[in-house]
Amino acid sequence: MAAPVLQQNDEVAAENRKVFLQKGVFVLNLMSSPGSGKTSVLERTIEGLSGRLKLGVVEGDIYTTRDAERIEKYGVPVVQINTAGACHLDARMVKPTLEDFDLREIDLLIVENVGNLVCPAEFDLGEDARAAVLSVTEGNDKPVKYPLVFRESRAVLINKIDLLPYIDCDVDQLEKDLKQINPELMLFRVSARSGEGFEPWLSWLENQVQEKQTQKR
Ligand SMILES: Nc1nc2c(ncn2[C@@H]2O[C@H](COP(=O)(O)OP(=O)(O)OP(=O)(O)O)[C@@H](O)[C@H]2O)c(=O)[nH]1
Ligand SMILES: [Mg+2]
Ligand SMILES: [Zn+2]
Repeated sequence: MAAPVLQQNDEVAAENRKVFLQKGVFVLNLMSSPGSGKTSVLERTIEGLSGRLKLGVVEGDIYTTRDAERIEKYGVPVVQINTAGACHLDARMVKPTLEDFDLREIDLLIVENVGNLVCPAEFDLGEDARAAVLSVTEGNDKPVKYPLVFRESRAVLINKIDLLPYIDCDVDQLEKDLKQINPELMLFRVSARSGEGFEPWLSWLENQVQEKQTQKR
């Protein structure tokens, strides 16, 4: 990516970050390849955090509003960004959406990035942390082939573990590879289908939010 593009992006990301800090919102940038289960993880997360944290969602999609429609059903404030062809979100796209939320009423804003395991990781949106979803159906080699997204993430959800009996995936090896890329990674084995494994992820999110709120005080 050309340096001036990323530099301009970083400037807007810094502005977004300032707004998030002022309003005390923890922002998570959720990334993965298409279909790994970002929206499904979001749906489970919204359910699980109901009554625990106040959520907001930004949905990044190339053309459709389908994911935003799925999230709306849960009664959570959601804003759609259509990237009109672009295969990632950037800070400039996120900035105007912040006007559409009452950020003081939100503890945790989750941004679902465009399904793409490559360039979303290059664009800072002003988030506090990034997390990646990697489903067990994608093949064991994905961390090694696409390391940047995992190096840049604080947590990885290894999703679709309900399918493990039917496929050839060595999750222990997958976790080893992920840790080799980023030893600090928090790893969560989950199934957005059954809800298995979600509680540690939800507690982790609560802790992240709490830490930021303590910083603000
Ligand atoms: N079996 C199983 N299927 C899942 C699980 N999580 C998601 N799926 C299915 O995987 C497909 C894709 O899920 P989405 O949540 O739409 O994936 P996404 O990452 O948001 O997709 P994009 O936004 O298009 O990149 C859907 O058919 C889901 O029902 C899971 O844990 N187990
Ligand atoms: Mg989605
Ligand atoms: Zn892109």
